[in-house]
Amino acid sequence: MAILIIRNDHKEFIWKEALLKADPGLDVYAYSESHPEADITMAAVWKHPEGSLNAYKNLKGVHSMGAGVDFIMEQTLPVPGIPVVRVVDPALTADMAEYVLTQCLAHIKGLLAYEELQGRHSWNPEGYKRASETTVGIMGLGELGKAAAATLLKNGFQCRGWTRKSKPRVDFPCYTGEGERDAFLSACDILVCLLPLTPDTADILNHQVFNALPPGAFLINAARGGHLEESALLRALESGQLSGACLDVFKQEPLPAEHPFWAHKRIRITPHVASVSDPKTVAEQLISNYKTLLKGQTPPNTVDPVRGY
Ligand code: NDP
Ligand code: OXD
Repeated sequence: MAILIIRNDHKEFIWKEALLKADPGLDVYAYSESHPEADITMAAVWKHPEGSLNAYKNLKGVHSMGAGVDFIMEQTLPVPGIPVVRVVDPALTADMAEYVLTQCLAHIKGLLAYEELQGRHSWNPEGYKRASETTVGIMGLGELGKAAAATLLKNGFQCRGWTRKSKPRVDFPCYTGEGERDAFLSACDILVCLLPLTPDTADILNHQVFNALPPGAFLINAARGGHLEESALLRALESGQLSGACLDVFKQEPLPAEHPFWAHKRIRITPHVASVSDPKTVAEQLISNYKTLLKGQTPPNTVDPVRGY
């Protein structure tokens, strides 16, 4: 019985060390080192290469090393029906809430525009908006969306949220499903995407959604690049329907050097760092979920295979 770590970012050994520090008795292998395939009972993965799990026929579960599982759900599991588990971590959640707050404040205080003006040595004071005059709409009120809303409210913003089915108990307006989507969008000065990427949410940040926002709205996508129709964003910025966008995630990561987003003066780019799983805070839950899987039980934060998140 052993854990196998497969990542696309050369951090396999950092994670291996964190897991062994939390439980020195574990059997853990990085994908790049020699390992007994038949012994692997859990794979802990972050954007693993297509087909890389196929050889592991004794898997009892696959653990995402992040909150999202889209990169697992889009591949066939080597053992049909095994649980796919994701990370829910207070540190990851708090980091995302801080990121969203930072970008909302930067937008209403015009920081992106002043950065551009500074580059041209241009002194051009513009008005600014107060948080209390700004409504932030959050698509997805799960672990991250709810926390982001709570942080925004604490800092004076007005919030509204949108979910697929649930009616979370929150102190701000919450809209549900396709039928209420345009009503939700109609008053969002800032739209924040914190949805999981599923067949239902792919390309959801599109022409129709942008047109249902108030003119001049600002977009923050901190979920997945697959949510955004890139050409629709460029058109909405061109027409002024959107005043700007902050993007942390992209269809292709790293974002190719020649991509038009890099040089766009109304787009702020961060390299998928809104909130990053920290081995120090996440190792214990990976191990606890592994032990639950070995007992033949379903760990907390197991993904619903039908919903896909
Ligand atoms: P959760 O699963 O906790 O919440 C998902 C929310 O999205 C729920 O409110 C759900 O509705 C809603 N939702 C799902 N599908 C739809 C739909 N079709 N229409 C409307 N609402 C929908 O996810 P988390 O909050 O933990 O994470 C969200 C995503 O953030 C992750 O999947 C990941 O991709 C991304 N992420 C990005 C990071 C970054 O650094 N950029 C870091 C961490 C995560 P309901 O309540 O009805 O189920
Ligand atoms: C995640 C991410 O899903 O970092 O956790 O994007």
